[in-house]
Amino acid sequence: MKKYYITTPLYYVNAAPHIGHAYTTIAADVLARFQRGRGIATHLLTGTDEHGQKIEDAAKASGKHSIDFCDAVSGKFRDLWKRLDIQYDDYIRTTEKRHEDKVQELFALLMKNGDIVKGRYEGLYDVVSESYVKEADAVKGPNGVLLSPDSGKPLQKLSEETYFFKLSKFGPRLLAHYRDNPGFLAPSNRALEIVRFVSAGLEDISVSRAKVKWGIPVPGDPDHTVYVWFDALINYWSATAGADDLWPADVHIVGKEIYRFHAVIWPAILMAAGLPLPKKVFAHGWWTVDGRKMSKSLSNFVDPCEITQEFGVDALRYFLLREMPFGNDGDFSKASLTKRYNAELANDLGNLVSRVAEMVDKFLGGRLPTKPPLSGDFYTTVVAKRTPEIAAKMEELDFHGALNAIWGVIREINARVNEKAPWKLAKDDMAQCELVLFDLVWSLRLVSGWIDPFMPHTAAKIHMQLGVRQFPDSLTAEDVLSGVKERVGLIQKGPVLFPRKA
Ligand code: ME8
Repeated sequence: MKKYYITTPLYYVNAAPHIGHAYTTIAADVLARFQRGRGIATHLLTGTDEHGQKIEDAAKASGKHSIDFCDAVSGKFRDLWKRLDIQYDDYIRTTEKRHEDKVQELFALLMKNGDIVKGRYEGLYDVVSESYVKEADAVKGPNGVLLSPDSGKPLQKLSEETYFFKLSKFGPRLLAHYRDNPGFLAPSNRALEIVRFVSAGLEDISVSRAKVKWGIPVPGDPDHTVYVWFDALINYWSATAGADDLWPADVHIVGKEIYRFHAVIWPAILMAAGLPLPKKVFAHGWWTVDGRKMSKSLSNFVDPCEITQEFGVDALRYFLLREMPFGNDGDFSKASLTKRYNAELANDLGNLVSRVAEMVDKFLGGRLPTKPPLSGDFYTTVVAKRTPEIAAKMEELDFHGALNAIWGVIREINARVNEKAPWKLAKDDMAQCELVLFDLVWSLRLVSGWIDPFMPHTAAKIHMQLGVRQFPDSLTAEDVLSGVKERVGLIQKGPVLFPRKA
């Protein structure tokens, strides 16, 4: 049985991770948790991109040997993923032998097929994005210096012998693939861009560097190293070596600035190698700060650890996927995080769970009637019927849409509490009170299932407060000693889920 296989980009190790990297990896983790939760065998791959000129330069500047430098920064990414509760199944580094062997194997195959040939590259190169830049796309800076249109940094002039990949020949096949597989390019507004770009005609690309030593040697020609993008893209496939239940990937999730690499070059490499293409390549938007892309090169990045120390891991995971549609850009500010935290997490969700749990404890001794006589109940008619719509949005990676729908339901549950006023019913209609509370608890149990991929700790805490008979991973030794363990299964108010922030 093929596993549902999700990938993130392999992040460069030139600097520590920031909110932008956390964003993609959290999104991939949310999708993986969602799929696992519905019983689908899932595989999440992430890792680090460690070769090339940029890393070579950064290692030199740090005074470390390249591999020691890579070890240290790659470790920071791993540490962050642990902190952010990312459940990845594999972590690949491009400096691992398992990867290097496969890159050489594929490079040699394409040379043999005649899809990689030797030539000469004369032109511009952007070290920040590790990409070749056309003269026409360069920006003229002071004193006529040519600058990268992306990073604004000076471009290098290269004149070297190189190997070319015959990308130009794959244009018609790529266009046919986009046409026949409408789900391949996502979201759909990005598809147009790619189709236009390919339709305009593709040029062959240089896939080796003569002057960069920190890379994988070209098979049979060790004076050249494999171009870092050709090297890195292959990770998605090299990581599947020895497993016949993974390739092709179900979805590659990437940022929009590297979409062409994934939607044009990568599929063309796979076509040249005779390998199946991934099912979907999804490009999300950028987190900006005061309107400018958050990036290592601009030094305007936000440290995810600082945010989690202040707001908690679940709140960061929630905010990143809630703030804007997956695909759009959004500005990161503590003010908008605090606003959503207080309104949506502390108030809409946290207060609701506390109120409901407290009422069941107070009015029903923490126990729900096992089978109340239900007809036209709120749980079924208002809440549970939304599951298919939410699942469909998750499947389409519309995390923002799914959270919107979930919070719509949470607001309806809040309105229901106010409308039915169980505290009044407890005085004059106990049977009705039981029924209303039963409905509310089951509704919240379902909601906690929906939010579980986004906020696993919060979902576990809600389960515990709502008496779901399961010891959550987060149950601590103190909980057991303080007697919470004995009360698992009973409904009771727990610690405040999201303490309000000033
Ligand atoms: O491009 N907003 O690595 P990288 C949203 N090694 N997402 C952002 C972001 C931002 N401001 N900044 C970074 C590379 N990201 C290559 C990839 S894959 C074979 C090789 C996320 O370290 C987003 O996913 O520059 C983006 O595409 C990725 O980090 C770039 O990471």
